Amino acid sequence: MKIKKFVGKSFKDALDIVKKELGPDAIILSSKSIKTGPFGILNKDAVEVTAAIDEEDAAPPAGAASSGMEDLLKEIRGLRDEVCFLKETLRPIVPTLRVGKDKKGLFNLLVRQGVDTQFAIILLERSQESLDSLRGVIRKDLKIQGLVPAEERGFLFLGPPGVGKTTTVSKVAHMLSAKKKSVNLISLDAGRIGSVAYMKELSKQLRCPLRVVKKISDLPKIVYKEIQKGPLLIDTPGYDYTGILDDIKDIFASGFPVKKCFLIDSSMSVQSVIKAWQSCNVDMIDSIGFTKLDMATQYGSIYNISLMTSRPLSFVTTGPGVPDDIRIPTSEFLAGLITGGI
Ligand SMILES: Nc1nc2c(ncn2[C@@H]2O[C@H](COP(=O)(O)OP(=O)(O)O)[C@@H](O)[C@H]2O)c(=O)[nH]1
Ligand SMILES: [Mg+2]
Repeated sequence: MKIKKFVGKSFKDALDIVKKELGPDAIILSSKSIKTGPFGILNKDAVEVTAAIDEEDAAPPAGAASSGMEDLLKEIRGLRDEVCFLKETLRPIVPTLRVGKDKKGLFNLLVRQGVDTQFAIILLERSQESLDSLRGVIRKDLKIQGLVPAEERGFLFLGPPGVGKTTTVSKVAHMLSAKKKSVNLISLDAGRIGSVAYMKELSKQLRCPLRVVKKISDLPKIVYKEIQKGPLLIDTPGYDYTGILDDIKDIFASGFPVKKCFLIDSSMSVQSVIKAWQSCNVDMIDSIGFTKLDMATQYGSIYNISLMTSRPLSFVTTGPGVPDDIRIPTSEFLAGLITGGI
């Protein structure tokens, strides 16, 4: 408890001083009229008030408020420095901290589309804050080759079972025939009656020769003879594409003249694609093609796989329909697809 005397010209005047100094919670203990003046001789009327305040209730003096605020600000600055330090320490472990808050929306968009987190971070570091800029950066990373390199010598299609090899042979055969190329069909999938029957039907439709090769050692003489006439389209079985590539490497010591295209089902998980890709001799693969775009729900894996395989893209297929469901996309089209819309 703090007790103090206050003197004013009147009782009200004295009360005002009490309030100012001790705050509104001060208690008036007593008051009395007094005479003031030097040595009490001027005899001026005045009122003396004795007031008390509980120390804990005492309202802080005017300067105290601002020093409290300063303390708070100091503490906030300290915390901010600590957070910055923690962020720097965590950056290598939590890479998304590298994405500034102005690009967080684009980052989330890429990740939602299945773009690998690390790739997304690097893309955003190279891009401005707009979607257009991001698409521009993606576009630069995609290499689209189309059919041109295969128009003279053709394609051998490889990939896991059911990915769409036989169907794609048919679509590409139609495309090349439409360009007046004399297509030659070869099937290495002699064990599958359905596949051979399909190729026979295609050969009839397009009036182009079909050779069904049972032993891979028979391939060189057929390839060297037929390739003089026009592009070869070679269908392979899905169960042993790794072995086929190894055999081709052994048999064609001076190089295999047909382009080898690895087909990837766009609706497969990236992990499965990478497993399939890594299980074969990837050095021998010239290009990739994405099938079943119509079945995929997101297209980020097109970007991931294009980067991871570092092979140019020959085409994409967009449905089971022959001959129409195939296209050679532009990089603009793919960048639009990868970022979740055209
Ligand atoms: N939805 C869709 N289905 C496709 C596409 N390409 C092939 N298919 C279907 O996928 C299945 C397997 O195709 P196929 O060519 O036999 O695959 P392969 O085992 O690799 O030769 C068939 O039912 C095809 O009609 C495509 O782009 N989209
Ligand atoms: Mg097949």
